[in-house]
Amino acid sequence: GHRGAVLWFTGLSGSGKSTVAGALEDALHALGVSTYLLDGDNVRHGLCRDLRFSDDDRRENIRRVGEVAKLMVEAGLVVLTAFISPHRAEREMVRALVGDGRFIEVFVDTPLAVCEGRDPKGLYKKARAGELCHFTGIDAVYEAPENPEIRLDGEQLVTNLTGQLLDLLRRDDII
Ligand code: GGZ
Repeated sequence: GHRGAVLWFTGLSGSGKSTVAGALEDALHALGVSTYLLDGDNVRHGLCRDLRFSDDDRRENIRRVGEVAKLMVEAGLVVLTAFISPHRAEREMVRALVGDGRFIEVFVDTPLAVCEGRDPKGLYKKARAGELCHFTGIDAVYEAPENPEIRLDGEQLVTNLTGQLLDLLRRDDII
């Protein structure tokens, strides 16, 4: 068996949050663990389709995702969330909401220059050209976690990072 918890991935656009969360989810499924992955792809087109990228909208985005994650954790799922969640205060708000012992903050620590070099959707290029305003890391803040449950070096291989997360989940008796 396993117990409900949320792995809250935070990091810059292009840091690898969704990739690592997706790989971890595959590994958890192989172990028979029930999971749900919340990310921009399934949230910003539905539940949060009315929100954009102002500070207020990001705050509301994170609040809604936090409430949904809380419900899923109560249902016993291992919830993985992959949002930039740039503000420390909002991440701490979700921690309090879900319950400290069930909230695992995963800092995907990838230097801005590396994220910008990857630029899979060309968004950094647009932000630098002034075609996209309020882009995290360029003209909007990213407040790095001070005491995350785990910090991942975003330049390492995904399988390595997934292994570190599985170790943590075993150590905390979540799986
Ligand atoms: C940051 C933006 C922006 C701005 C669009 N700033 O790399 P992506 O494309 O796929 O991931 C980014 C995603 C961020 O949405 P989140 O819901 O994770 O953000 S937050 O937690 O701050 O609410 C990026 C794209 O949306 N994107 N405009 N201005 N990222």
